[in-house]
Amino acid sequence: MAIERTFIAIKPDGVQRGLVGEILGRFERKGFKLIALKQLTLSQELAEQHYGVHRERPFFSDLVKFITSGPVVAMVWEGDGVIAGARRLIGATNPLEAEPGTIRGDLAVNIGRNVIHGSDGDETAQFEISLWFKSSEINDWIPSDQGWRKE
Ligand code: IDP
Ligand code: MG
Repeated sequence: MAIERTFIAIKPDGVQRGLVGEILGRFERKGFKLIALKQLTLSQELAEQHYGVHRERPFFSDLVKFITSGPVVAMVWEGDGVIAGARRLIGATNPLEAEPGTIRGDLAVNIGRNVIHGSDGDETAQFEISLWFKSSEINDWIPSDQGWRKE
């Protein structure tokens, strides 16, 4: 499995509900590596670019209004198969259909308030990482346990 990078954001509902630590912990405990992290409140422009593929959907304006309504926590995570792996940790888009044990399955009930975003593929991950982060904000570091871990 190739080392990949993916973009993850805790949406305003996750921040307001005090779920940042809970969500970060799940990615850390899984074994993925945090290489960028910041809190920001999105501009209308960034929100529309991020959700550009949904521009024609009926929920688009509500989605943009919600995602710009308060701070989000944006991250880049790195690891073997992290793009699909993160989507599995996150669970289905509709929290009522998300499996228990997933972030949305455990922590949300409403599709419009599903606490977290994760890139859905290789191209999306690259697009979203470069949309949200400057390359100087991404840290290439080697965990101290990497020396004894047998791959
Ligand atoms: P994803 O976040 O699981 O990748 P997408 O289909 O990319 O799901 O949709 C982006 C976001 O738009 C979802 O996380 C959800 O918050 C919102 N959304 C998706 N479908 C609906 C809907 O039918 N009604 C309201 N909001 C929706
Ligand atoms: Mg999506």
